Amino acid sequence: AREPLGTGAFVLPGFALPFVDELLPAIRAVEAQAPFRHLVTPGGFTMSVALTNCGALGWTSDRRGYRYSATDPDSGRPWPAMPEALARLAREAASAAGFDGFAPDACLVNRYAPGARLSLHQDKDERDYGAPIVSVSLGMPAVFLFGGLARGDKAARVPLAHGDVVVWGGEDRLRYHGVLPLKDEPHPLLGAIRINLTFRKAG
Ligand code: MD5
Ligand code: FE
Repeated sequence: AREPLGTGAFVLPGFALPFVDELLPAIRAVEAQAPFRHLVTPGGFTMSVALTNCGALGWTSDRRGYRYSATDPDSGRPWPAMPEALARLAREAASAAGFDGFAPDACLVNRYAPGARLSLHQDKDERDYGAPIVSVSLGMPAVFLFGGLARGDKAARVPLAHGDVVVWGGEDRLRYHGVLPLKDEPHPLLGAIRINLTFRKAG
């Protein structure tokens, strides 16, 4: 099933479920090489969401700003390669939403504990807004905020469950969005965490 959220945004309920057995060990291998960390924003706030990356480029933040980097600033080494199972899921989900040929070079891995949230923001650090972003939800459920092109626009609340995939492209690529503070509703496979994989063409 493919449920439109906007003209270029689609929820694919449960699309990642057949991939979960491959995704979880792949994520564990990534975090063994590049551990989750709580980044500091340019404004000096420490993010409640913990982050790591895989792929050629990884998103990072510090007091100097937001950027994509080919190396993990904590280790100085390249980010772990994007596991094949992740790349395949991203390409197949993009295709199912009507975006053929998606070849992401970055996968942000966000980890939420109960209470963690993501305040309204736009994703603007990528070079080419023509490529979609593919987002995969695993573990605890979340309420996603889907806003407009201006920060003050009213945001729709979209519940996202384990295995759901959302593809954001076209006009919806630059919408403000966020995640409400997570409730403590442990998931049978992952426990009291939510993992979100976000695939991008960043470079
Ligand atoms: C999350 N992560 O659930 C979300 C999923 C992030 C982030 O927002 O920046 O790491 S990605 C949701 C997204 C991406 C691009 C555009 C839009 C939503 N949108 O237009 O609503 O951890
Ligand atoms: Fe975002």
